[in-house]
Amino acid sequence: MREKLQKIREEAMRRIEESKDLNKLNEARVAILGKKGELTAVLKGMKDVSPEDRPLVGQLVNETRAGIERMLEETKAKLEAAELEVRLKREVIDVTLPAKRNLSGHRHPNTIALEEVERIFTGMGYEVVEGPEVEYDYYNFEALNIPRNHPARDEQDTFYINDKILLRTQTSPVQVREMEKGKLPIRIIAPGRVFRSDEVDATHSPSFHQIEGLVIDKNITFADLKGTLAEFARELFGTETKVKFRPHHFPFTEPSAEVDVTCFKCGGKGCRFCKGEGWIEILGCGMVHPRVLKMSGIDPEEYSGFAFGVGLERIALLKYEIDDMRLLYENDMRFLRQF
Ligand code: 2U9
Repeated sequence: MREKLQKIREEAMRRIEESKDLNKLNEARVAILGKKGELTAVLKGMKDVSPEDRPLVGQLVNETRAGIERMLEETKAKLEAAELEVRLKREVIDVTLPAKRNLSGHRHPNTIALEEVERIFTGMGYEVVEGPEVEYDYYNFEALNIPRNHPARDEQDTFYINDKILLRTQTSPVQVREMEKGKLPIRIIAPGRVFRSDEVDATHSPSFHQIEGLVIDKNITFADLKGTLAEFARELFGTETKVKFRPHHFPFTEPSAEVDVTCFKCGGKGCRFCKGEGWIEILGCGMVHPRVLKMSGIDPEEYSGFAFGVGLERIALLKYEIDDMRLLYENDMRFLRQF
């Protein structure tokens, strides 16, 4: 029995030594110590060993098993260390390589311009209000004194969902909804996307953005409008900026005006940027038409107000000296990266 166990042990050692990786070693362990292994067969045969020999034989079997297990453990540790060594060599990190640059995004020029305008007006106590892009004809046109067949509907042709619902052509419906709430005074700006049935070119797009403002209170006059927009222009284009109000016509304001600012490139002398004019047009404005106030339930005898509208893209193009509006929509990284 002693020789037999000795043979089993030697055979096991040989198999373990021949195992070149952890898989092979595991196969060897199963073959030696598993259910079908020779050592297990010896254990199973213990019942045939005479009772007086049993303690000694049992001890021999246990010693053999323990020896084999020790060898298995040692070899396993060696193979694991070797595998780790190989992996560490393969996965070596060159700490001298330059780091990969993290590309961090930033705001779109339209957003930068919008936040600048919002900053200026919230600084003057205005609230920012938003509303739906899909609107009722009533809020977009009727309530703004643009009835059916009014010529202004031609200039502001849009996309109709049906007879009564359309894509808004201006953000004015947001202000009309605010007036209808009946909470006065009102001091708001309404930024947002608007739509027109326009062909795309360097200065037009079927979808662009506006920021409109509305102030309604007792005793609001054209002087308040002038002062507010002059301050806005100075904050946006620099403290030296002057404003000029040119008479104009809008159906929803009376009187109405378009506002020019002195060219912030040449200071008003005339240059390539302002096409020699010295002035650049930036927005439209006026005193809210009494009929518009009345339609939304505000008494024009008691209250008056002013309104203005400015194209966001126009501000962005001017401020960043961009000569084609399409660049703002194409998402070309070579362009966007510059802001
Ligand atoms: C209410 C009453 C009046 C908003 C106004 C303008 C003048 C204006 C244009 C600027 C460039 C549109 O984006 S643009 O093409 N807008 O000139 N907008 S007054 O007047 C209102 C608004 C709401 C209740």
